[in-house]
Amino acid sequence: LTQTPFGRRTAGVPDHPPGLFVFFGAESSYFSAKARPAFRIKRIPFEEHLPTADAYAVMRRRTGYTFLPTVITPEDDAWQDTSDILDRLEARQPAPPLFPTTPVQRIVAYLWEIYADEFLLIPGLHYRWSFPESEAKARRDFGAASGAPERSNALADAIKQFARAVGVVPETAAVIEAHTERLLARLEAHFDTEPWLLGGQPSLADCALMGPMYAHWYLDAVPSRLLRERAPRSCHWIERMNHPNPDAFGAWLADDALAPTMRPLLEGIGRDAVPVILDTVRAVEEWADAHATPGLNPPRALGMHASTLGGVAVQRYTSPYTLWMVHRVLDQYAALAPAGRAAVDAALAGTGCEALFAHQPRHRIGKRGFDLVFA
Ligand SMILES: N[C@@H](CCC(=O)N[C@@H](CS)C(=O)NCC(=O)O)C(=O)O
Repeated sequence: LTQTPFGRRTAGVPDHPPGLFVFFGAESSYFSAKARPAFRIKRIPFEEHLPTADAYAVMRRRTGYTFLPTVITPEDDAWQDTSDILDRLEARQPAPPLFPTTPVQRIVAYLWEIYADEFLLIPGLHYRWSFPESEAKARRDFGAASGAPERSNALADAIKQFARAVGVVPETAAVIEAHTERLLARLEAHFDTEPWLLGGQPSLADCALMGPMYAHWYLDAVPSRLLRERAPRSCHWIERMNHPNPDAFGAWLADDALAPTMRPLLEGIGRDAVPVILDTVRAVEEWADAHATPGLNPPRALGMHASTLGGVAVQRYTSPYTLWMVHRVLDQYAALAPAGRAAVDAALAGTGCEALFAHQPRHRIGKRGFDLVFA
């Protein structure tokens, strides 16, 4: 660290005034779109830095990884992983809150997070990489953000490969699009009466949904037309998430209620996403039965496993991170008092989401620094 006219400086990070967070992100980055609105909702000053070669060097040195987003705090700590970033922003600046404290709304918010992060990534990647027009625009957008088109093209190649590994193949295109169109229709109905997913103010659920909605579908060439034609209220929700007016927020629905329009959305999660998430978790557990010892850092992929997307058989890579995400929501459920769990069970009964809470993983994955580790 050196002193500059602005104050403290993170080695390699361009000067920034004291008191500001540095946010390494990009407009077309799924997880940047999830975390960025939280700063604005909470009015936490930050400066967004482009994903240039210099920025990647800082990220790698500070975290060992080059994930977007990566955050450097005013105290010069590095934060990576949007789930941890949102937890820490909530602890640092509790108002307005993003994490409901009432049982049903709290669990539903975490459900939306795992749905968006682990499942909607599939249609997010599909609409970007399965259409030549979308792909061409994304490659140019990546190059524009980094200023290094060749390196961005190599990253694009890797992400296109990753898309296949999560199940974006020609055989699944129709079911992925059917899921997305149902989701958009149900969101339109919801946003007709509610400004945000849980009522009068945004939450973790809204932040997570911004990953696919803004970074991919709103910006990518082909889905951007779909959204503007079919989902005008969702488009306005996207704009309001990116440009929130905290003074205009109301409150989440009274008495821990969910809007009636949330029910079909939860049914979509239970029908299509929960089975895919549980297939991954079971495959991670099988791998762990044979290979895991406490303290082991799992590789990022544990091979491939069979799953089904909307009834279509597909091979997907086995991601240990998914087990970490599942424990994130299961731990919240386990921490509820019996009456709270009963209220959640009643709210989710018949949606298909119950299956997630009925599953008790045999293994647990935690974190050591920025690395996953078998507990
Ligand atoms: N779980 C991480 C995921 C972050 C992530 O995958 N970011 C993407 C961009 S949206 C990335 O940097 N990918 C590059 C890579 O996978 O190496 C989070 O929530 O922050």
